[in-house]
Amino acid sequence: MRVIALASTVSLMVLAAACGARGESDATTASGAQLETRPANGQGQTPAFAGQTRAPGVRTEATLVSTVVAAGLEHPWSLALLPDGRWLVTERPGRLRIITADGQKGEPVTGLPAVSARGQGGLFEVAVGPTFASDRLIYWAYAEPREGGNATAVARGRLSDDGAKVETVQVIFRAMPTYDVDKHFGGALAFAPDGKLFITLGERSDAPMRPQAQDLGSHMGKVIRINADGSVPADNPFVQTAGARPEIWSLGHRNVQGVAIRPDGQVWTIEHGTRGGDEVNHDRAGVNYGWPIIAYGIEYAGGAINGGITARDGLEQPVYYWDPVIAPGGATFYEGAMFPGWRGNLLVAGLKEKHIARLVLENDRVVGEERLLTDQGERIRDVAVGPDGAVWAITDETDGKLVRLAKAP
Ligand SMILES: [Ca+2]
Ligand SMILES: [Ca+2]
Repeated sequence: MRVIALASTVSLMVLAAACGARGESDATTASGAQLETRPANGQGQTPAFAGQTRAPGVRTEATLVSTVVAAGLEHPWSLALLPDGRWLVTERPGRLRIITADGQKGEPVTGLPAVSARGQGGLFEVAVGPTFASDRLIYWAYAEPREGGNATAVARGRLSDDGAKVETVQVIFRAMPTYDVDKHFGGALAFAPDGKLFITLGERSDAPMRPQAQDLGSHMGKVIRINADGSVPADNPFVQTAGARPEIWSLGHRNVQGVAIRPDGQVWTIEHGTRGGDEVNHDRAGVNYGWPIIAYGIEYAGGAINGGITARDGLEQPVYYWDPVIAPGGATFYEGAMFPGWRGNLLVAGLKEKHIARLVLENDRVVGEERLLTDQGERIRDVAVGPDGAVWAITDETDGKLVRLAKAP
């Protein structure tokens, strides 16, 4: 405990200095106390470095107001901003809708391929392509029903001028192998500034599948990087490795359901871990993030994972982990105008803990954490930033909502 307390003090000093340097001391204040006070699941486990978990709380001084803009969405999974200010919103059973900023919900867009909508499966993240202004291409990830089971796939298509359908649909990526289970699909997408598409995958959860997270011959438990047309970039880390799937960017993941890319191209992923091991990773080419060899926390069914070891040479540590878990969903970096003090922060949707985690980052460390949008009391699946810098989120409920979080007028 003494180590953690000391770490908090150091982090606070860093944070105070950072705020002062930006001249935005009105934006946030540090409370000094850790937000998380419940007992950890990973009893006896020690963080690899100070501040790797239980960051000190910070608080936004401005009054925040959340507004339900639209409701009646069935387990919405993701939202993406169109250039005209409307939102693309997916619903896990397989629907894609366009919703206006004032809450008018369009009919489901037609032309999407069938999805396997059972368990955690269905329609996942939608992303607006980097060349949308000229070709109107949008991209989406989904659980693809296949002979013998399912797996995550990514398709793209042209959003028709009236937004009613997608045309010339192409499947540009198919995760292999096919497996018959309804868990751990990953399913997050994001484009890097250079136009490369990052896709997150899970390892399908079952004990026999877990080791595939370490197997370069399988896409399971990997983060993927491809060109927008589905071809493999020549500079991917394993293109020269015999037997490796060339689309792999990083390995050793459990179930990555969020990816956020900074304006400078850094890739950050948010991983559903074990009970006590949800992770934030700075996701770099060719790096092994450890699953299922090392992990914080314990099995959901109870019991240690691989003897309870949390570190090993050659296996990357998470930048941050939550124990107890928040069950993270989507994530985005905040660069908006409404909250200048949040710029460079990572916003992470929390399902189980029903909030958006705002993580203050300094040099690949989390030095402050705030829980936003707690007043809705609903599972938050994805988060995005609107044109004016307001934060938008969707809630993973049977009657799911599109919510706008803004500074009080
Ligand atoms: Ca998203
Ligand atoms: Ca890990």
